[in-house]
Amino acid sequence: MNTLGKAPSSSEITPEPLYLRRREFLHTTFLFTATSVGTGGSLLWLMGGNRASEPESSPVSVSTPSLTTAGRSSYSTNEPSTSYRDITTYNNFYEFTLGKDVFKHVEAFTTEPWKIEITGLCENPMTVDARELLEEFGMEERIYRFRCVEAWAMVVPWSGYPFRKLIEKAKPKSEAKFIRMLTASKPEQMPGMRQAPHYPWPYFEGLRMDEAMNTLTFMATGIYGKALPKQHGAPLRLVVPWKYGYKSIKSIVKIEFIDRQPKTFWEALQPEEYPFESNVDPKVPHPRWSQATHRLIDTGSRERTLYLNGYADWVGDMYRRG
Ligand SMILES: Nc1nc2c(c(=O)[nH]1)N[C@H]1C(S)=C(S)[C@@H](COP(=O)(O)O)O[C@H]1N2
Ligand SMILES: [Mo]
Repeated sequence: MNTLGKAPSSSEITPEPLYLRRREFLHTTFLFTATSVGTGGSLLWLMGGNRASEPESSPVSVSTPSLTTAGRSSYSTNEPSTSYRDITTYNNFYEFTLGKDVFKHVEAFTTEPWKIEITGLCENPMTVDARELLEEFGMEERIYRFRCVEAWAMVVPWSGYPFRKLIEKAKPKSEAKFIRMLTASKPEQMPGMRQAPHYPWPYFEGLRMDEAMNTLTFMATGIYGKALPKQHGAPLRLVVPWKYGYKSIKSIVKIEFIDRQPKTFWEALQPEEYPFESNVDPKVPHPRWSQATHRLIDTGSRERTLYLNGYADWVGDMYRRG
């Protein structure tokens, strides 16, 4: 039995009283827009820009998120970001706990200094410090929708650099077809590892080379302009916004170029539920629940899940079948 495989509870599936929720949501959005990083994009949303796409007579209160790019970096969604508090108090990071209150269990975790080993089929294998990489590559902001396989979602203003920059620095050889990544393994600082000794630690994930090189694939080092909180995968974690959350591996210590598709942590545990590719797709239910909609963790409102989490224009070509 593992917690990632837990179906959303019925209270999560039951729609919230939408009208009240929406008013609350608009209020929060307005405050946020007025005081921080709000731009024309959010204002458009406030003015009802994406309501036209809501189904007129849907029995379930779902809306369809708009992923137009007005007013933001061309890769960012124009939806309102989930609050810092919500983003940092509802997490999955099994090395610390199987619950969502990861922030209560990360105190002992040390993330500085932090070395990353880059190895395997590349011309430039190296061990580098996370801080040096950030200084070299600089930072940009990407506001991405984040969708967990458990049918919840949030919108996160990440900062960091495209993963591609790191790959190019390592100069992969032509035989390199996949990338395998590993999370730190510090059982003395990570109580969840001790509580779940049968899991195949350390956490490991992988991507195809073209997926890793895609412009959207991002190495996050911060949120809301601050350094990444520990529960969020400090000091650096991957973000692959069109795939289910578990592909976005946290607190990375090793990156390896390989020629064969690697196994992943969740695939090793339950291959039929968590396959390697794991693209967000509302038409492909999890074996134990639907993936057609998701719940926003802050407002509780339910939205329709979009193919590739709404990023098909950027990444759809990689999966189009002939
Ligand atoms: N090392 C590691 N990375 C991980 C996980 C984990 O347990 N350990 N959980 C994954 C899952 S299931 C999700 S949904 C996201 C959650 O990211 P967040 O807590 O930053 O929202 O991290 C992913 N990366
Ligand atoms: Mo997840």
